[in-house]
Amino acid sequence: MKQPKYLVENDFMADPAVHVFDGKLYIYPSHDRESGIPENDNGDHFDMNDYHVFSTSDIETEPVTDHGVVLKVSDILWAGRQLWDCDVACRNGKYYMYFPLKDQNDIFRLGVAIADKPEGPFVPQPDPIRGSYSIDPAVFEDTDGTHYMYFGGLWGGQLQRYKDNKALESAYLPEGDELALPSRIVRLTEDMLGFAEEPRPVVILNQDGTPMKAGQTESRFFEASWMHRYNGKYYFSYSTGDTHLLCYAIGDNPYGPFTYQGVILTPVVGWTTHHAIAEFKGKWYLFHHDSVPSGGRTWLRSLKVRELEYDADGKIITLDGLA
Ligand code: FUB
Repeated sequence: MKQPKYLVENDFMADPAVHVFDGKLYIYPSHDRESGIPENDNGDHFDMNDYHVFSTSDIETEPVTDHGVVLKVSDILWAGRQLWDCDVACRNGKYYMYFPLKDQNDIFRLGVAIADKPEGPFVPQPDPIRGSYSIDPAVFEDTDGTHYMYFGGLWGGQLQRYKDNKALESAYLPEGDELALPSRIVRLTEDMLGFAEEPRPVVILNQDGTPMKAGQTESRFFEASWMHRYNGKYYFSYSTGDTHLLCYAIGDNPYGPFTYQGVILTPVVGWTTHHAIAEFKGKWYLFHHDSVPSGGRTWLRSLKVRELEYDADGKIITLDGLA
């Protein structure tokens, strides 16, 4: 693939999660819409209320197929508002969609919905996952079949409201030389419906071995966790949020710690940047979004794909977000 390309021309989709199931590539995005809510730091303007699924047998030559609405807010018993970035995992022939949604008290929780096919439709469980909080669940299946969920996001994603997996009386966002707020990782139960342990922090170290500080805003975690494995190493990638970069760090196992490596994608048009990395038919791809087609309206984003390359040492070659 020589040039980046948009995947869905007639609608606004963002925050892709991407997996290969049974030889086909499936894309699970957020579905952006115009609901008229003014833009604010809380992200209220990201007022999405359903999900579509897309698939293709050949990302280079075929258009993606839209499988229509597969889950919507009105299907979910505990729903308040805002269906943000989701992900899907497969176990024993069933497909599990993990999604963040505000409950009726305006607190983000993570829910799970089940399908018989990767393209859904997904039927939600009656309650959110016990012990879940914040946003942006990304589920990774390790080589031994164990599934791990990475999750969390700052500001509107509410991660600053929690410490040691407990809600704080008042939110606390570290600054300067204080340790950066980490993403979380948790092993999922065998039935895929719950957390098998207490979520743990995803520690990112600088190249000199010191922990990432809150003031390192061009490299610390903000939101949009993703995990992939390349040449036996674990690549944890994420958005730096208010500095608009996609970055990555490498570790030796799913829990980390991970050592910071660099930038995957420079800023795109639009405030948010969010991605997935997947291998398909022998090539690696970066899926992400930008707000070019909507003329820069950051809550109306469009899905894009481009090829991703590594150098001989396994370093990801930085891509230009404006290309
Ligand atoms: O789509 C809403 C939020 O914007 C996502 O959860 C974040 O990762 C950012 O892309």
